[in-house]
Parts: sequence; structure tokens; C-alpha cells
Amino acid sequence: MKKYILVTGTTSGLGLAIAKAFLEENFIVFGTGRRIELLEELQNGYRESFIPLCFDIQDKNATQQAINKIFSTTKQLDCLINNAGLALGLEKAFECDLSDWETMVETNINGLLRITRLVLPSMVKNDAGTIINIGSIAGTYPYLGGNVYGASKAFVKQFSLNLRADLIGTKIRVSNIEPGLCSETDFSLVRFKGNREKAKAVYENKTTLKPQDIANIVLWIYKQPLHVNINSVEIMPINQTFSQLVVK
Ligand code: 8X3
Repeated sequence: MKKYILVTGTTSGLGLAIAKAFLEENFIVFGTGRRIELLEELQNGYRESFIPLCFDIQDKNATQQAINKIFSTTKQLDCLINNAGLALGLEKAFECDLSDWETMVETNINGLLRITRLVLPSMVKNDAGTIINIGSIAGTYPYLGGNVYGASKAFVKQFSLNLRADLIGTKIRVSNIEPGLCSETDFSLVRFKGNREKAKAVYENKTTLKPQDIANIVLWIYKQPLHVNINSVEIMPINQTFSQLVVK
């Protein structure tokens, strides 16, 4: 029997690598994103195995319509990967743009909440399913300019744990993956609003995680025996580590 998975944010980076990993395992992948041409590129490669859902995760009605489309195709969504999210700006809290904060909350928190809430009842009904949220080490370790981005990922972390609490007695699994520095994504380009120089400098001369590293871990979590729930996985490249507390 075919297995169905929904991956949000599949036009680049982690979402693209995760979608491909599951496509290679013969899943039917619903992939969301705003850039239709990139979704179509993926569809051209994988034909009917990839079903593009082109919409903005900030749009409540469009989200509902996309979820309706999924459930008109299958009654059993086996897995939801909440990957779509973004960081905007790296300014200090008293200098940054308030609308950037609102966009991050709307995407990283509200977008994720809406999709999860719309998908959950069918998983509960089927008493099966896996939800894997893409958090960040920024949800645990504060850094200068991380303000609302980090806070939104702390939300994802705690929401994942609280979902586990609510889903006691069901066979639904919930995991949160918290990657550190990861290149070959649009993350920094988006954070620095298209400034390629600044985005490039974040990764220059550094060993970084790659989207494929995260995709491998997502697949590993999914493939665990059904009684095994990986609560969280925190991943950094070998050369990223902790800094001491600052005293001034
Ligand atoms: C991305 C990791 O450290 O750049 O979520 O915030 S970090």
C-alpha cells in the first residue's frame, strides 16, 4: 500500500532534501511552497509521486484548501513534516523591524499550528501517524539577534512535547529536530533579505551541516519501529559548539 507524507516548504534546502529522501523510498509526497516553478521542477522529476501544493503557509484559507486536497486523495496521511519556517533579520530586539517578527510568528508558529491542527484528527481517527517538526538549536541556545526566531523555535520545541502529552494512548509519534549551522539552504539569504554577500559569509570557511544530513535523520526517525518515539534530536556540525556566558 502506498504511503503518503506531507512536507511543508519543499522548494529548497531541508524541505527539498527531505521530500526527495521520501520520494526515493517510494512515498507519495505532498509538497508545499510558494514558488510554483520549483515545485513543478520536483514534479517533473518524480511525476505522480510528487503532488505540489502551491500556497503561502501564512494564508489560512489556502492552507485549509490544501489540506482538503490531501484528504480528497487519501484518508491516511502517514507522516507530516513541519519544515516551513524562516528567520528574518539579525538585529537586536530594540532595532529590528516589528513586521519581521510578525512574519516569523505567522510562519514558524501559526502556520505550523494550523497545518498540525488540520491534520491531527485524521491521524487520531486512524490511530497512526508521525509528526516531525523542524525546530532549531536557536530554540534552546540564545544568540545575539536570534530574538524572535529563537523564541519561535522554542515554541516548536515545547509544542512538540505537549503534543506528545495530548497523544498519550494513541500510536501517533511526535519528534522535534533541532539543527545547528546548515549551509546549502536559503536560510541566510532570507534572513539577510537577499544580500548574497552577507549570506555567504555565514558559512565561509566553515564545516556545516548539509540538508542531506537532516533528511537522513528525518528518515531514520520515521523508520524506527512504531513503538519508538524519538522525542528530539539536536544536531550541530562538528566545529559548532557552546560559548561561555558573557559578563560585562
Ligand atoms: C538555524 C540554526 O544556528 O543558524 O535554525 O539559528 S541557527
